[in-house]
Amino acid sequence: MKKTHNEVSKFLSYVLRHQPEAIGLELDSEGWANIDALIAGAAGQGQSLDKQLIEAVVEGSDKKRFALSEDGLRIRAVQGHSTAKVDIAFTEKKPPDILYHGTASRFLTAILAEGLTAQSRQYVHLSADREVAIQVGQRYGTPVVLEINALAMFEQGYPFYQAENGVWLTRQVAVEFISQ
Ligand code: HQG
Repeated sequence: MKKTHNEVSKFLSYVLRHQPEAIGLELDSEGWANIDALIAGAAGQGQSLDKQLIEAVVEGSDKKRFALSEDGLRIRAVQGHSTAKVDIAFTEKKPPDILYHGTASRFLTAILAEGLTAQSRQYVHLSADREVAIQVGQRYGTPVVLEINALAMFEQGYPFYQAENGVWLTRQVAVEFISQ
C-alpha cells in the first residue's frame, strides 16, 4: 500500500535523526545522507520509497523538517537529532528577549527543580512563537508554555543556535531563566 506523507515523514525523522543504522544508512557529521542509499536501505526493510515521494514530503513538511542538498542528491533533518553520528555546526545567533518552550504539565515539577535538559536529543528546542510551543507541549499531555529569558542567557555566555526551519536550540536552560 502506498505510504501517506505523514508516514514517510515519520520514517525520515526516525532514520535521519535517531536510528540511521536501522537501515544501514551513513550520515555525515552535518547529517547528510545519500538519497539513493536511503531508498535502497528502506527497500531492504520492506519500505517502498521513491525520490519523487521523498521530495514531495520534504516540500510539504509543515515544519520544514528536512532539507535537500543543492545538487538534489542528499537529504538531512535540519534539527531534532539524537544520534551521536551527527554534530551539525550551527552558527551561533543572538536570540530574541523571550523564547518559548512547550512541555506537558506532568514534567513541570522536574523542570522547575533541575531546569530544561535535552533528554534524548542533542539540544533543548525553543520557539519564538507561543502557539507553536503549545502544539509541541500537546504531544505529551496537557500543554504548558514556559517563558525562557533567552537574551539574558545569551548575555551570560550560553550559546544559542537557530536551525534552518526557525527552531531555536540551546544545550540546557537553568531554572533561573524559566518562568511560567
Ligand atoms: C521535557 C518536535 C523532565 C521537555 C517539536 C519535553 C520540537 C523534561 C521532553 C522538537 C526536563 C523532551 C522537540 C526535565 C525537558 N525533566 N522533563 N528536566 N527537561 N523535559 O520530544 O522539545 O515534530 O525530545 O519539556 O516541534 O518536546 O519532531 O523535545 O517535553 O521542535 O519535527 O522532555 O520535536 O518537532 O521531548 O520537541 P522531546 P520537545 P518534530
